[in-house]
Amino acid sequence: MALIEVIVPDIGDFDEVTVIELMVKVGDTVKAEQSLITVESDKASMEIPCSQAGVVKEIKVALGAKVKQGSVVLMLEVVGASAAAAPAVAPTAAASAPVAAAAAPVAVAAVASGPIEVRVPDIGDFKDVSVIEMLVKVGDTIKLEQGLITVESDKAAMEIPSSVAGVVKELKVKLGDTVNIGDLVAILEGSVPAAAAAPAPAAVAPATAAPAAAAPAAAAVPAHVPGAAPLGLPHASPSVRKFARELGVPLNEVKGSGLKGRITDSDVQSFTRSVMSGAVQTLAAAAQAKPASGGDGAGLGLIPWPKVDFAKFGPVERKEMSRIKKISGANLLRNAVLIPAVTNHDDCDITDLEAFRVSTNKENEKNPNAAKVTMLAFLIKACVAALKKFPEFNSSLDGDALVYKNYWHIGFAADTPNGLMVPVIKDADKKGIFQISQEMGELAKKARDGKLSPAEMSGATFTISSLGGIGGRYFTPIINAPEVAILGVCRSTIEPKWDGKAFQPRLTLPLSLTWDHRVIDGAAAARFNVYLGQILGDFRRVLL
Ligand code: CAO
Repeated sequence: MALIEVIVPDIGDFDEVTVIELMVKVGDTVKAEQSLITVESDKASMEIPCSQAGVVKEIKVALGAKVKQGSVVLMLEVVGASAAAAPAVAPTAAASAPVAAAAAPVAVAAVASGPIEVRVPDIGDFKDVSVIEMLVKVGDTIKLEQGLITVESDKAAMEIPSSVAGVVKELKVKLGDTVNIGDLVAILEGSVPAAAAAPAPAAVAPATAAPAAAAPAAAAVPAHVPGAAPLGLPHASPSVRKFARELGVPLNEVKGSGLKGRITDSDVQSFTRSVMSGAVQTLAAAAQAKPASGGDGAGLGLIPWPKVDFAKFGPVERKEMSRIKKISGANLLRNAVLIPAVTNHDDCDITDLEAFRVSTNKENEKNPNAAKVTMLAFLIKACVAALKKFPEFNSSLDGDALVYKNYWHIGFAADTPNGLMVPVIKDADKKGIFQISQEMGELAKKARDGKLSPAEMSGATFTISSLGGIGGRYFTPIINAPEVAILGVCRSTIEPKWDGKAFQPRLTLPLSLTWDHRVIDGAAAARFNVYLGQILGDFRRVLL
Protein backbone atom coordinates (compact mmCIF):
# COMPACT_ATOMS: atom_id res chain seq x y z
CA MET A 1 0.00 0.00 0.00
CA ALA A 2 1.25 3.44 -0.83
CA LEU A 3 -0.15 6.91 -0.99
CA ILE A 4 0.50 8.65 -4.27
CA GLU A 5 -0.31 12.05 -5.70
CA VAL A 6 -2.43 12.09 -8.81
CA ILE A 7 -1.57 15.19 -10.75
CA VAL A 8 -2.96 17.01 -13.75
CA PRO A 9 -1.24 15.57 -16.79
CA ASP A 10 -0.06 17.41 -19.85
CA ILE A 11 -3.15 19.11 -21.21
CA GLY A 12 -1.60 20.54 -24.28
CA ASP A 13 -1.33 24.28 -24.63
CA PHE A 14 -3.88 25.11 -21.97
CA ASP A 15 -2.26 27.19 -19.27
CA GLU A 16 -4.86 27.11 -16.59
CA VAL A 17 -8.19 25.37 -16.57
CA THR A 18 -11.08 25.53 -14.11
CA VAL A 19 -12.30 22.56 -12.13
CA ILE A 20 -16.00 22.42 -12.96
CA GLU A 21 -16.91 19.02 -11.62
CA LEU A 22 -15.67 16.64 -8.96
CA MET A 23 -16.52 13.13 -10.08
CA VAL A 24 -15.26 11.19 -7.07
CA LYS A 25 -15.23 11.67 -3.33
CA VAL A 26 -13.03 10.61 -0.45
CA GLY A 27 -13.42 6.88 0.20
CA ASP A 28 -14.33 6.03 -3.41
CA THR A 29 -12.57 3.09 -4.98
CA VAL A 30 -11.56 4.14 -8.45
CA LYS A 31 -10.42 2.12 -11.43
CA ALA A 32 -7.53 2.98 -13.71
CA GLU A 33 -8.75 5.40 -16.39
CA GLN A 34 -11.78 6.40 -14.32
CA SER A 35 -12.52 10.10 -14.59
CA LEU A 36 -11.74 12.11 -11.46
CA ILE A 37 -12.58 15.70 -12.28
CA THR A 38 -13.82 17.71 -15.24
CA VAL A 39 -11.87 20.80 -16.17
CA GLU A 40 -12.82 23.46 -18.60
CA SER A 41 -11.09 26.17 -20.55
CA ASP A 42 -12.92 28.60 -22.79
CA LYS A 43 -12.39 26.14 -25.63
CA ALA A 44 -12.80 22.63 -24.31
CA SER A 45 -14.05 20.58 -21.44
CA MET A 46 -12.16 17.46 -20.49
CA GLU A 47 -12.30 14.77 -17.93
CA ILE A 48 -9.07 14.01 -16.10
CA PRO A 49 -8.77 10.27 -15.62
CA CYS A 50 -6.85 8.35 -13.01
CA SER A 51 -3.84 6.41 -14.18
CA GLN A 52 -4.09 3.74 -11.50
CA ALA A 53 -6.69 1.93 -9.47
CA GLY A 54 -6.95 2.77 -5.78
CA VAL A 55 -8.91 4.41 -3.01
CA VAL A 56 -9.35 8.19 -2.87
CA LYS A 57 -7.87 9.41 0.41
CA GLU A 58 -7.93 13.15 -0.04
CA ILE A 59 -9.15 15.54 -2.72
CA LYS A 60 -6.76 18.41 -3.26
CA VAL A 61 -8.84 20.57 -5.61
CA ALA A 62 -12.10 22.36 -5.06
CA LEU A 63 -14.84 23.30 -7.49
CA GLY A 64 -13.85 26.47 -9.25
CA ALA A 65 -10.16 26.04 -8.54
CA LYS A 66 -7.69 26.78 -11.31
CA VAL A 67 -5.35 23.93 -12.13
CA LYS A 68 -2.64 23.33 -14.67
CA GLN A 69 -0.23 20.61 -15.63
CA GLY A 70 1.32 19.20 -12.46
CA SER A 71 -1.37 20.41 -10.02
CA VAL A 72 -2.22 17.72 -7.48
CA VAL A 73 -5.76 16.47 -7.97
CA LEU A 74 -5.99 13.98 -5.13
CA MET A 75 -4.17 11.52 -2.94
CA LEU A 76 -4.70 7.91 -3.90
CA GLU A 77 -3.94 4.81 -1.92
CA VAL A 78 -2.72 2.18 -4.33
CA VAL A 79 -1.87 -1.46 -3.83
CA GLY A 80 1.62 -2.67 -4.53
CA ALA A 81 3.13 0.73 -5.25
CA SER A 82 5.89 2.36 -3.36
CA ALA A 83 6.08 6.01 -2.48
CA ALA A 84 8.81 6.38 -5.06
CA ALA A 85 6.33 5.48 -7.77
CA ALA A 86 4.22 8.55 -7.09
CA PRO A 87 5.78 10.96 -9.60
CA ALA A 88 5.14 8.45 -12.34
CA VAL A 89 1.44 9.17 -12.09
CA ALA A 90 1.65 12.36 -14.04
CA PRO A 91 3.21 11.11 -17.25
CA THR A 92 1.04 8.02 -17.21
CA ALA A 93 -1.99 10.18 -16.73
CA ALA A 94 -0.88 12.47 -19.46
CA ALA A 95 -0.80 9.67 -21.96
CA SER A 96 -4.36 8.77 -21.26
CA ALA A 97 -5.65 12.25 -20.64
CA PRO A 98 -7.75 14.10 -23.10
CA VAL A 99 -5.69 16.12 -25.48
CA ALA A 100 -8.26 18.41 -26.93
CA ALA A 101 -5.67 21.10 -26.55
CA ALA A 102 -3.42 19.39 -29.00
CA ALA A 103 -5.98 19.43 -31.75
CA ALA A 104 -4.78 21.07 -34.88
CA PRO A 105 -6.79 23.36 -37.06
CA VAL A 106 -9.06 21.80 -39.57
CA ALA A 107 -6.74 20.92 -42.34
CA VAL A 108 -7.33 21.92 -45.92
CA ALA A 109 -6.14 20.25 -49.06
CA ALA A 110 -6.24 23.23 -51.35
CA VAL A 111 -4.71 26.63 -51.14
CA ALA A 112 -6.50 28.42 -53.95
CA SER A 113 -10.13 29.43 -54.10
CA GLY A 114 -12.56 26.73 -55.23
CA PRO A 115 -13.67 23.46 -53.63
CA ILE A 116 -11.75 22.91 -50.40
CA GLU A 117 -11.68 19.70 -48.46
CA VAL A 118 -12.04 20.22 -44.73
CA ARG A 119 -10.70 17.34 -42.70
CA VAL A 120 -10.59 16.30 -39.06
CA PRO A 121 -7.45 17.84 -37.62
CA ASP A 122 -5.05 16.26 -35.19
CA ILE A 123 -7.24 15.56 -32.18
CA GLY A 124 -4.52 14.05 -30.12
CA ASP A 125 -4.73 10.41 -29.26
CA PHE A 126 -8.48 10.21 -29.68
CA LYS A 127 -9.63 7.48 -32.02
CA ASP A 128 -13.07 6.85 -33.46
CA VAL A 129 -14.79 9.87 -31.96
CA SER A 130 -18.52 10.16 -32.57
CA VAL A 131 -20.15 13.00 -34.41
CA ILE A 132 -22.79 14.16 -31.92
CA GLU A 133 -23.87 17.35 -33.58
CA MET A 134 -23.95 18.89 -37.03
CA LEU A 135 -23.43 22.62 -36.62
CA VAL A 136 -23.81 23.62 -40.27
CA LYS A 137 -25.77 22.48 -43.28
CA VAL A 138 -25.21 22.48 -47.03
CA GLY A 139 -25.60 26.01 -48.37
CA ASP A 140 -24.50 27.71 -45.14
CA THR A 141 -21.99 30.48 -45.46
CA ILE A 142 -19.50 29.98 -42.69
CA LYS A 143 -16.84 32.12 -41.19
CA LEU A 144 -13.26 31.25 -40.47
CA GLU A 145 -13.07 29.21 -37.23
CA GLN A 146 -16.79 28.54 -37.20
CA GLY A 147 -17.60 25.13 -35.75
CA LEU A 148 -18.64 22.52 -38.30
CA ILE A 149 -19.40 19.51 -36.14
CA THR A 150 -19.14 18.49 -32.50
CA VAL A 151 -17.36 15.23 -31.81
CA GLU A 152 -17.24 13.36 -28.58
CA SER A 153 -15.12 10.66 -27.09
CA ASP A 154 -15.84 9.17 -23.71
CA LYS A 155 -13.58 11.82 -22.25
CA ALA A 156 -14.16 15.06 -24.10
CA ALA A 157 -16.50 16.90 -26.41
CA MET A 158 -14.89 19.11 -28.99
CA GLU A 159 -16.06 21.37 -31.70
CA ILE A 160 -14.26 21.00 -35.00
CA PRO A 161 -13.90 24.47 -36.49
CA SER A 162 -13.20 25.41 -40.07
CA SER A 163 -9.94 27.01 -40.99
CA VAL A 164 -11.49 28.57 -44.06
CA ALA A 165 -14.43 30.80 -44.73
CA GLY A 166 -16.80 29.82 -47.50
CA VAL A 167 -20.01 28.09 -48.47
CA VAL A 168 -20.67 24.50 -47.43
CA LYS A 169 -21.09 22.49 -50.65
CA GLU A 170 -21.15 19.00 -49.24
CA LEU A 171 -21.10 17.40 -45.81
CA LYS A 172 -19.16 14.17 -45.72
CA VAL A 173 -20.16 13.08 -42.21
CA LYS A 174 -23.46 12.64 -40.50
CA LEU A 175 -24.72 12.30 -36.94
CA GLY A 176 -23.50 9.13 -35.32
CA ASP A 177 -20.53 8.63 -37.66
CA THR A 178 -17.18 7.94 -36.09
CA VAL A 179 -14.29 9.96 -37.36
CA ASN A 180 -10.53 10.05 -36.99
CA ILE A 181 -7.76 12.42 -37.82
CA GLY A 182 -7.67 13.21 -41.52
CA ASP A 183 -11.27 12.16 -42.27
CA LEU A 184 -13.11 14.38 -44.69
CA VAL A 185 -15.72 16.51 -42.90
CA ALA A 186 -16.99 18.84 -45.58
CA ILE A 187 -16.29 20.37 -48.95
CA LEU A 188 -16.38 24.13 -48.97
CA GLU A 189 -16.43 26.62 -51.78
CA GLY A 190 -14.27 29.52 -50.75
CA SER A 191 -10.78 30.75 -50.49
CA VAL A 192 -8.13 29.71 -48.04
CA PRO A 193 -6.63 32.47 -45.96
CA ALA A 194 -2.87 32.50 -46.03
CA ALA A 195 -2.53 31.68 -42.35
CA ALA A 196 -4.75 28.66 -42.55
CA ALA A 197 -3.53 27.24 -45.81
CA ALA A 198 -0.33 25.83 -44.41
CA PRO A 199 -1.51 23.09 -42.05
CA ALA A 200 -2.57 20.42 -44.48
CA PRO A 201 -2.96 16.97 -42.89
CA ALA A 202 0.60 16.10 -43.58
CA ALA A 203 1.74 19.22 -41.81
CA VAL A 204 -0.16 18.39 -38.67
CA ALA A 205 2.06 17.52 -35.79
CA PRO A 206 2.16 13.92 -34.64
CA ALA A 207 -0.47 12.82 -32.19
CA THR A 208 0.38 13.35 -28.58
CA ALA A 209 1.05 9.80 -27.63
CA ALA A 210 3.91 10.80 -25.42
CA PRO A 211 3.71 13.75 -23.09
CA ALA A 212 6.89 15.20 -24.41
CA ALA A 213 5.41 15.44 -27.88
CA ALA A 214 2.21 17.03 -26.76
CA ALA A 215 3.29 20.50 -26.00
CA PRO A 216 5.43 21.10 -29.07
CA ALA A 217 2.73 19.63 -31.24
CA ALA A 218 0.17 21.97 -29.86
CA ALA A 219 2.48 24.88 -30.09
CA ALA A 220 3.41 24.09 -33.67
CA VAL A 221 -0.05 24.47 -35.02
CA PRO A 222 -2.16 27.60 -35.28
CA ALA A 223 -4.68 28.15 -32.57
CA HIS A 224 -7.69 26.34 -34.04
CA VAL A 225 -8.41 24.46 -30.88
CA PRO A 226 -11.66 22.56 -30.82
CA GLY A 227 -14.09 24.16 -28.46
CA ALA A 228 -16.03 22.50 -25.70
CA ALA A 229 -19.55 23.06 -26.82
CA PRO A 230 -21.16 24.91 -29.67
CA LEU A 231 -22.96 28.14 -28.98
CA GLY A 232 -26.20 27.53 -27.16
CA LEU A 233 -25.38 23.98 -26.11
CA PRO A 234 -25.86 23.33 -22.43
CA HIS A 235 -22.74 23.01 -20.30
CA ALA A 236 -22.20 19.37 -19.46
CA SER A 237 -19.36 16.94 -19.47
CA PRO A 238 -19.23 14.21 -22.11
CA SER A 239 -20.18 11.55 -19.60
CA VAL A 240 -23.22 13.57 -18.50
CA ARG A 241 -24.19 14.08 -22.13
CA LYS A 242 -23.92 10.35 -22.73
CA PHE A 243 -25.98 9.65 -19.61
CA ALA A 244 -28.66 12.14 -20.74
CA ARG A 245 -28.75 10.63 -24.23
CA GLU A 246 -29.23 7.15 -22.77
CA LEU A 247 -32.22 8.39 -20.76
CA GLY A 248 -33.59 10.50 -23.61
CA VAL A 249 -33.30 13.63 -21.51
CA PRO A 250 -33.22 16.89 -23.51
CA LEU A 251 -30.15 18.51 -21.91
CA ASN A 252 -31.12 22.01 -22.98
CA GLU A 253 -34.15 21.76 -20.70
CA VAL A 254 -32.16 20.72 -17.64
CA LYS A 255 -31.14 23.38 -15.16
CA GLY A 256 -27.55 22.90 -14.13
CA SER A 257 -26.67 23.11 -10.47
CA GLY A 258 -22.93 22.92 -11.02
CA LEU A 259 -20.44 25.67 -11.36
CA LYS A 260 -21.49 28.27 -13.96
CA GLY A 261 -24.75 26.39 -14.36
CA ARG A 262 -23.04 23.20 -15.47
CA ILE A 263 -25.32 20.18 -15.67
CA THR A 264 -24.31 17.27 -13.49
CA ASP A 265 -25.37 13.62 -13.33
CA SER A 266 -27.71 14.36 -10.46
CA ASP A 267 -29.35 17.22 -12.40
CA VAL A 268 -30.17 14.74 -15.16
CA GLN A 269 -31.45 12.26 -12.59
CA SER A 270 -33.71 14.78 -10.86
CA PHE A 271 -35.03 16.05 -14.22
CA THR A 272 -35.93 12.46 -15.11
CA ARG A 273 -37.66 12.02 -11.76
CA SER A 274 -39.68 15.24 -12.27
CA VAL A 275 -40.83 14.16 -15.72
CA MET A 276 -41.79 10.70 -14.48
CA SER A 277 -43.77 12.16 -11.59
CA GLY A 278 -45.56 14.54 -13.95
CA ALA A 279 -44.22 17.60 -12.16
CA VAL A 280 -42.36 18.69 -15.28
CA GLN A 281 -43.20 18.31 -18.95
CA THR A 282 -40.55 18.26 -21.64
CA LEU A 283 -40.88 20.97 -24.29
CA ALA A 284 -41.61 18.32 -26.91
CA ALA A 285 -44.50 16.96 -24.83
CA ALA A 286 -45.73 20.46 -24.06
CA ALA A 287 -45.64 21.40 -27.75
CA GLN A 288 -47.82 18.40 -28.52
CA ALA A 289 -50.24 19.18 -25.73
CA LYS A 290 -50.46 22.89 -26.35
CA PRO A 291 -52.89 23.04 -29.29
CA ALA A 292 -55.25 20.57 -27.61
CA SER A 293 -55.33 22.49 -24.38
CA GLY A 294 -56.04 25.77 -26.04
CA GLY A 295 -53.05 27.56 -24.63
CA ASP A 296 -52.44 31.25 -24.84
CA GLY A 297 -50.89 31.40 -28.27
CA ALA A 298 -47.34 31.47 -26.92
CA GLY A 299 -46.62 27.99 -28.34
CA LEU A 300 -47.47 29.32 -31.80
CA GLY A 301 -45.41 32.42 -31.35
CA LEU A 302 -48.58 34.52 -31.13
CA ILE A 303 -49.16 37.44 -28.83
CA PRO A 304 -50.99 36.46 -25.62
CA TRP A 305 -54.77 36.36 -25.39
CA PRO A 306 -56.08 39.79 -24.27
CA LYS A 307 -56.83 39.97 -20.57
CA VAL A 308 -59.62 42.45 -20.00
CA ASP A 309 -61.37 43.43 -16.80
CA PHE A 310 -64.84 43.44 -18.37
CA ALA A 311 -66.42 44.55 -15.07
CA LYS A 312 -64.83 47.94 -15.69
CA PHE A 313 -67.25 48.47 -18.55
CA GLY A 314 -70.47 47.05 -17.08
CA PRO A 315 -72.01 44.27 -15.02
CA VAL A 316 -70.75 40.77 -15.83
CA GLU A 317 -71.47 37.20 -14.78
CA ARG A 318 -68.82 34.50 -14.98
CA LYS A 319 -69.89 30.91 -15.76
CA GLU A 320 -67.59 27.96 -16.13
CA MET A 321 -67.90 26.32 -19.57
CA SER A 322 -69.40 22.83 -19.71
CA ARG A 323 -67.03 19.90 -19.82
CA ILE A 324 -68.18 19.09 -23.36
CA LYS A 325 -67.55 22.64 -24.53
CA LYS A 326 -64.06 22.56 -23.03
CA ILE A 327 -63.24 19.26 -24.68
CA SER A 328 -64.75 20.12 -28.04
CA GLY A 329 -63.18 23.59 -27.90
CA ALA A 330 -59.70 22.14 -27.49
CA ASN A 331 -60.28 19.71 -30.37
CA LEU A 332 -61.73 22.41 -32.61
CA LEU A 333 -58.79 24.70 -31.91
CA ARG A 334 -56.28 21.99 -32.75
CA ASN A 335 -58.12 21.12 -35.95
CA ALA A 336 -58.50 24.74 -36.99
CA VAL A 337 -54.82 25.46 -36.39
CA LEU A 338 -53.25 22.30 -37.74
CA ILE A 339 -55.34 21.59 -40.83
CA PRO A 340 -54.88 23.69 -43.98
CA ALA A 341 -58.61 23.73 -44.58
CA VAL A 342 -60.49 25.15 -47.54
CA THR A 343 -64.26 25.39 -47.94
CA ASN A 344 -66.12 25.06 -51.27
CA HIS A 345 -69.69 26.36 -51.35
CA ASP A 346 -72.22 25.03 -53.81
CA ASP A 347 -75.97 24.68 -54.29
CA CYS A 348 -78.00 21.67 -55.31
CA ASP A 349 -81.56 21.12 -56.38
CA ILE A 350 -83.49 18.96 -53.90
CA THR A 351 -87.00 19.76 -55.16
CA ASP A 352 -87.79 16.20 -56.19
CA LEU A 353 -86.02 14.65 -53.21
CA GLU A 354 -87.94 16.80 -50.74
CA ALA A 355 -91.20 15.90 -52.52
CA PHE A 356 -90.29 12.21 -52.22
CA ARG A 357 -89.36 12.63 -48.53
CA VAL A 358 -92.64 14.40 -47.72
CA SER A 359 -94.72 11.78 -49.58
CA THR A 360 -92.82 8.93 -47.90
CA ASN A 361 -93.50 10.42 -44.48
CA LYS A 362 -97.13 10.90 -45.44
CA GLU A 363 -97.40 7.24 -46.46
CA ASN A 364 -96.03 6.22 -43.08
CA GLU A 365 -98.06 8.65 -41.02
CA LYS A 366 -100.29 5.87 -39.76
CA ASN A 367 -97.44 3.49 -39.00
CA PRO A 368 -96.35 4.06 -35.39
CA ASN A 369 -93.19 1.97 -35.94
CA ALA A 370 -91.92 3.93 -38.93
CA ALA A 371 -89.33 6.60 -38.21
CA LYS A 372 -89.81 10.00 -39.75
CA VAL A 373 -87.55 10.22 -42.77
CA THR A 374 -85.23 13.23 -42.56
CA MET A 375 -83.31 15.15 -45.20
CA LEU A 376 -80.17 14.42 -43.22
CA ALA A 377 -80.66 10.67 -43.72
CA PHE A 378 -80.70 11.22 -47.48
CA LEU A 379 -77.62 13.40 -47.16
CA ILE A 380 -75.81 10.63 -45.29
CA LYS A 381 -76.67 8.10 -47.97
CA ALA A 382 -75.70 10.51 -50.77
CA CYS A 383 -72.39 11.26 -49.04
CA VAL A 384 -71.56 7.56 -48.80
CA ALA A 385 -71.98 7.32 -52.59
CA ALA A 386 -69.72 10.36 -53.09
CA LEU A 387 -67.13 9.01 -50.62
CA LYS A 388 -67.04 5.74 -52.56
CA LYS A 389 -66.45 7.63 -55.79
CA PHE A 390 -63.79 9.89 -54.19
CA PRO A 391 -62.07 7.62 -51.64
CA GLU A 392 -59.53 10.18 -50.44
CA PHE A 393 -62.43 11.98 -48.70
CA ASN A 394 -62.86 8.83 -46.61
CA SER A 395 -59.17 8.63 -45.66
CA SER A 396 -56.92 9.86 -42.84
CA LEU A 397 -53.38 11.09 -42.79
CA ASP A 398 -50.84 8.91 -41.03
CA GLY A 399 -47.45 10.58 -41.26
CA ASP A 400 -46.65 10.69 -44.96
CA ALA A 401 -49.20 7.99 -45.79
CA LEU A 402 -52.94 8.04 -46.39
CA VAL A 403 -55.10 5.42 -44.73
CA TYR A 404 -58.08 4.63 -46.96
CA LYS A 405 -60.97 3.21 -44.97
CA ASN A 406 -63.16 0.54 -46.47
CA TYR A 407 -66.01 1.32 -44.13
CA TRP A 408 -68.32 4.30 -44.16
CA HIS A 409 -69.20 5.57 -40.69
CA ILE A 410 -70.83 8.99 -40.89
CA GLY A 411 -70.80 11.40 -37.96
CA PHE A 412 -73.42 14.11 -37.64
CA ALA A 413 -73.14 17.22 -35.49
CA ALA A 414 -75.87 17.44 -32.88
CA ASP A 415 -76.69 20.61 -31.01
CA THR A 416 -77.25 19.82 -27.32
CA PRO A 417 -77.82 21.97 -24.23
CA ASN A 418 -74.31 21.06 -23.10
CA GLY A 419 -72.63 21.81 -26.40
CA LEU A 420 -71.80 20.20 -29.69
CA MET A 421 -71.64 16.40 -29.92
CA VAL A 422 -70.99 14.16 -32.90
CA PRO A 423 -72.71 10.77 -32.79
CA VAL A 424 -71.82 8.32 -35.54
CA ILE A 425 -74.00 6.22 -37.85
CA LYS A 426 -71.88 3.12 -38.29
CA ASP A 427 -71.83 1.27 -41.63
CA ALA A 428 -74.13 3.80 -43.25
CA ASP A 429 -73.46 2.11 -46.60
CA LYS A 430 -75.28 -1.00 -45.42
CA LYS A 431 -78.31 0.79 -44.02
CA GLY A 432 -81.47 2.10 -45.64
CA ILE A 433 -82.99 5.58 -45.21
CA PHE A 434 -85.51 4.37 -42.62
CA GLN A 435 -82.88 2.73 -40.47
CA ILE A 436 -80.56 5.72 -40.71
CA SER A 437 -83.42 8.10 -39.82
CA GLN A 438 -84.35 5.98 -36.84
CA GLU A 439 -80.78 5.63 -35.55
CA MET A 440 -80.20 9.34 -36.05
CA GLY A 441 -83.28 10.17 -33.98
CA GLU A 442 -82.14 7.85 -31.19
CA LEU A 443 -78.57 9.09 -31.21
CA ALA A 444 -79.65 12.75 -31.32
CA LYS A 445 -81.90 12.17 -28.30
CA LYS A 446 -79.11 10.43 -26.41
CA ALA A 447 -76.82 13.34 -27.26
CA ARG A 448 -79.31 15.86 -25.90
CA ASP A 449 -79.81 13.75 -22.76
CA GLY A 450 -76.05 13.44 -22.27
CA LYS A 451 -76.23 9.66 -22.61
CA LEU A 452 -74.02 8.99 -25.61
CA SER A 453 -71.35 6.38 -25.01
CA PRO A 454 -67.79 6.97 -26.28
CA ALA A 455 -68.31 4.11 -28.77
CA GLU A 456 -71.31 5.95 -30.24
CA MET A 457 -69.12 8.98 -30.90
CA SER A 458 -66.08 7.27 -32.36
CA GLY A 459 -64.92 5.83 -35.64
CA ALA A 460 -66.42 8.40 -38.03
CA THR A 461 -64.83 8.59 -41.47
CA PHE A 462 -66.70 11.74 -42.56
CA THR A 463 -69.00 14.19 -40.79
CA ILE A 464 -72.07 16.19 -41.78
CA SER A 465 -73.08 19.30 -39.90
CA SER A 466 -76.64 20.32 -40.70
CA LEU A 467 -78.02 23.70 -39.72
CA GLY A 468 -80.97 23.13 -42.07
CA GLY A 469 -83.46 22.99 -39.25
CA ILE A 470 -82.29 26.38 -37.99
CA GLY A 471 -81.40 28.60 -40.92
CA GLY A 472 -78.51 30.35 -42.54
CA ARG A 473 -77.02 30.16 -45.98
CA TYR A 474 -73.41 28.93 -45.90
CA PHE A 475 -70.78 28.40 -43.22
CA THR A 476 -67.28 26.99 -42.88
CA PRO A 477 -67.38 23.85 -40.71
CA ILE A 478 -64.18 22.73 -39.01
CA ILE A 479 -62.87 19.28 -39.96
CA ASN A 480 -63.22 16.66 -37.26
CA ALA A 481 -59.66 15.24 -37.23
CA PRO A 482 -58.42 12.70 -38.16
CA GLU A 483 -61.09 12.92 -40.85
CA VAL A 484 -60.13 14.97 -43.89
CA ALA A 485 -63.43 16.57 -44.88
CA ILE A 486 -66.76 17.71 -43.48
CA LEU A 487 -69.99 18.74 -45.19
CA GLY A 488 -72.01 21.65 -43.86
CA VAL A 489 -75.58 22.11 -45.06
CA CYS A 490 -77.89 25.04 -44.40
CA ARG A 491 -81.55 25.68 -44.87
CA SER A 492 -83.00 24.98 -48.31
CA THR A 493 -84.95 27.76 -49.94
CA ILE A 494 -86.97 28.14 -53.12
CA GLU A 495 -84.77 29.82 -55.72
CA PRO A 496 -85.55 30.80 -59.30
CA LYS A 497 -83.61 28.49 -61.66
CA TRP A 498 -83.37 29.07 -65.42
CA ASP A 499 -84.35 25.92 -67.33
CA GLY A 500 -83.45 27.33 -70.76
CA LYS A 501 -86.85 28.81 -71.38
CA ALA A 502 -88.04 30.24 -68.10
CA PHE A 503 -87.17 30.59 -64.42
CA GLN A 504 -88.55 27.72 -62.37
CA PRO A 505 -89.02 27.69 -58.58
CA ARG A 506 -86.60 25.03 -57.27
CA LEU A 507 -85.83 23.98 -53.72
CA THR A 508 -82.13 24.74 -53.40
CA LEU A 509 -79.87 23.29 -50.70
CA PRO A 510 -76.67 25.22 -49.86
CA LEU A 511 -73.63 22.96 -49.37
CA SER A 512 -70.35 23.93 -47.69
CA LEU A 513 -67.62 21.31 -48.03
CA THR A 514 -64.46 21.88 -45.94
CA TRP A 515 -61.48 19.74 -46.89
CA ASP A 516 -57.90 19.19 -45.86
CA HIS A 517 -55.71 20.62 -48.60
CA ARG A 518 -52.87 18.26 -47.68
CA VAL A 519 -55.02 15.38 -48.88
CA ILE A 520 -57.57 16.85 -51.26
CA ASP A 521 -57.22 19.27 -54.15
CA GLY A 522 -59.67 22.02 -55.03
CA ALA A 523 -60.68 20.28 -58.24
CA ALA A 524 -61.53 17.07 -56.39
CA ALA A 525 -63.55 19.05 -53.86
CA ALA A 526 -65.52 20.78 -56.63
CA ARG A 527 -66.15 17.39 -58.29
CA PHE A 528 -67.27 15.92 -54.97
CA ASN A 529 -69.83 18.71 -54.53
CA VAL A 530 -71.04 18.43 -58.13
CA TYR A 531 -71.46 14.66 -57.81
CA LEU A 532 -73.22 15.02 -54.45
CA GLY A 533 -75.55 17.59 -56.00
CA GLN A 534 -76.31 15.24 -58.90
CA ILE A 535 -77.28 12.46 -56.50
CA LEU A 536 -79.41 14.73 -54.35
CA GLY A 537 -80.98 16.09 -57.57
CA ASP A 538 -81.88 12.58 -58.72
CA PHE A 539 -81.43 9.93 -56.06
CA ARG A 540 -81.69 7.10 -58.63
CA ARG A 541 -78.05 7.86 -59.41
CA VAL A 542 -77.08 6.11 -56.14
CA LEU A 543 -77.93 2.86 -57.89
CA LEU A 544 -75.70 3.50 -60.90
N1 CAO B 1 -83.60 22.80 -45.20
C1 CAO B 1 -84.85 23.09 -44.81
N2 CAO B 1 -85.40 22.50 -43.76
C2 CAO B 1 -84.72 21.59 -43.11
C3 CAO B 1 -83.41 21.23 -43.46
C4 CAO B 1 -82.87 21.88 -44.56
N3 CAO B 1 -81.65 21.63 -44.98
N4 CAO B 1 -82.97 20.30 -42.60
C5 CAO B 1 -83.94 20.08 -41.73
N5 CAO B 1 -84.97 20.85 -42.02
C6 CAO B 1 -86.25 20.90 -41.34
C7 CAO B 1 -86.73 19.52 -41.05
O1 CAO B 1 -87.40 18.99 -42.15
C8 CAO B 1 -87.59 19.75 -39.88
O2 CAO B 1 -88.82 20.27 -40.32
P1 CAO B 1 -90.19 19.56 -39.92
O3 CAO B 1 -90.24 19.55 -38.44
O4 CAO B 1 -91.20 20.42 -40.57
O5 CAO B 1 -90.11 18.20 -40.51
C9 CAO B 1 -86.91 20.87 -39.13
O6 CAO B 1 -86.06 21.49 -40.08
C10 CAO B 1 -86.07 20.44 -37.93
O7 CAO B 1 -85.12 19.51 -38.31
P2 CAO B 1 -83.97 19.06 -37.32
O8 CAO B 1 -82.78 19.91 -37.54
O9 CAO B 1 -84.46 18.99 -35.93
O10 CAO B 1 -83.72 17.61 -37.73
P3 CAO B 1 -82.60 17.09 -38.67
O11 CAO B 1 -82.87 15.67 -38.86
O12 CAO B 1 -82.50 17.90 -39.87
O13 CAO B 1 -81.27 17.27 -37.81
C11 CAO B 1 -79.85 17.18 -35.91
C12 CAO B 1 -81.02 16.53 -36.62
C13 CAO B 1 -79.52 16.40 -34.66
C14 CAO B 1 -78.66 17.20 -36.84
C15 CAO B 1 -80.24 18.61 -35.57
O14 CAO B 1 -81.29 18.60 -34.63
C16 CAO B 1 -79.12 19.41 -35.02
O15 CAO B 1 -78.72 19.30 -33.87
N6 CAO B 1 -78.57 20.30 -35.84
C17 CAO B 1 -77.56 21.24 -35.42
C18 CAO B 1 -76.20 20.76 -35.88
C19 CAO B 1 -75.17 21.78 -35.50
O16 CAO B 1 -75.19 22.32 -34.42
N7 CAO B 1 -74.25 22.04 -36.42
C20 CAO B 1 -73.28 23.06 -36.24
C21 CAO B 1 -71.99 22.42 -35.93
S1 CAO B 1 -70.75 23.57 -35.90
O17 CAO B 1 -71.02 24.35 -34.55
